[in-house]
Amino acid sequence: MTIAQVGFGLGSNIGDKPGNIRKALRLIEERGVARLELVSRIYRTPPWGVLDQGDFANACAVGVTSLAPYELLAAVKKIEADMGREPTKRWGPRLIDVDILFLGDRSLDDPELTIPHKELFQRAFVLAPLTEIAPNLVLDGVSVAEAAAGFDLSAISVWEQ
Ligand code: PH2
Ligand code: MG
Ligand code: MG
Repeated sequence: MTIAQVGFGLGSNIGDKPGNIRKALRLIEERGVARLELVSRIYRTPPWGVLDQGDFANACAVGVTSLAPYELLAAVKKIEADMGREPTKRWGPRLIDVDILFLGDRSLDDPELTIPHKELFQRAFVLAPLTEIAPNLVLDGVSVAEAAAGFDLSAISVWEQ
């Protein structure tokens, strides 16, 4: 059994947005999907991709897992479905989104699963929370902090509790 470091990006912009993030984090641990070692604060971020929707709550977490890539994907999809996520358009509003950001030093480029996450370096809403917990992590040859430094993060703030 191999154990690998895993990174998750979580997002929600329907219902109790921070509550949805916290619940998904709890389910990741309770179901043994991963043991989380670092969890960022929850951030309020403007919508990216499809602009005509509400702000998101976003967070990132880093931990360890013994699951293989597709087992991990199935487990996070099940958490999303069990929490009540309904299919919507690409980049549209969602109750909960749990994305796999990286898995050890694996790289996969399949239609269903790309690791590291394909748009990680285009997304300030991922880089802001990820920089908080893993600034020195290097993915595809670039550190998270370096990648985040290329963005204007002024529209992103820590979620008020
Ligand atoms: N997720 C998307 C599309 N756009 N924008 C923000 N701010 N946060 C998200 O999590 C997000 C998004 C599709 O996964
Ligand atoms: Mg996503
Ligand atoms: Mg997703």
